[in-house]
Amino acid sequence: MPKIKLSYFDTHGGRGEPVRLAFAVGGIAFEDHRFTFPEFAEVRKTAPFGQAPVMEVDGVMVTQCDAMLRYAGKLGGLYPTDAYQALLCDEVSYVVEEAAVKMGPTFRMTGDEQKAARLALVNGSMPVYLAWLQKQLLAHGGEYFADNRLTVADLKVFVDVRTLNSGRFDHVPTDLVEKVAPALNAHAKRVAEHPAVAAYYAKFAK
Ligand SMILES: N[C@@H](CCC(=O)N[C@@H](CS)C(=O)NCC(=O)O)C(=O)O
Repeated sequence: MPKIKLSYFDTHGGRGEPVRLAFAVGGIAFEDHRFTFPEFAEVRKTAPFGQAPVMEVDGVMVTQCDAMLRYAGKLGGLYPTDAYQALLCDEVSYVVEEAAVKMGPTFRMTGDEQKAARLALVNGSMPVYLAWLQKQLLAHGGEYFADNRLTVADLKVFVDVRTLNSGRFDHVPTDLVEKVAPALNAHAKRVAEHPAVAAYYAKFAK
């Protein structure tokens, strides 16, 4: 097994968390390098695009969270071997990522500018993405997004939905998911109750 080091913010959300979760759920040993926002200044000096997450595999640094997620899924048995199921899995991850890309610039805003930008997303693209994810989930049986089992797509959506519900994003109503796509909340509850997911988060409970 390669020596893996994943570096990302010390938070239960964001682009690095689904990757950490996939390694943990898949039983793949990795160095879990977490840093604070002030420490990010140092990390970004060596990150190829000045962004996180970054991952080192046997000392080689790689970027792009969804590539890392797929890699973690392949190592840990959480990524479909069937090409069509893998396509469904990837599609879901890219949709979550596309929504994150739209949210990204709002983190560099404050006050009224941030409020207006976030409300534009809440009333614009976010319900579209959420409704699509719900439709996709229901079209594949309602329990999992692909392969009739837990895959990295479920982990990606789970982290996103939990963050949206948490109130951590100012101006994003905590009942947005429940109003637009309640099946995603039921899905998130199911993922949270998966024994390996519950065991992972139990480590952080004080
Ligand atoms: N395409 C990259 C995007 C990475 C990214 O934007 N990361 C954010 C944190 S979640 C970041 O480092 N933002 C700081 C910046 O872009 O300056 C990926 O998929 O990993």
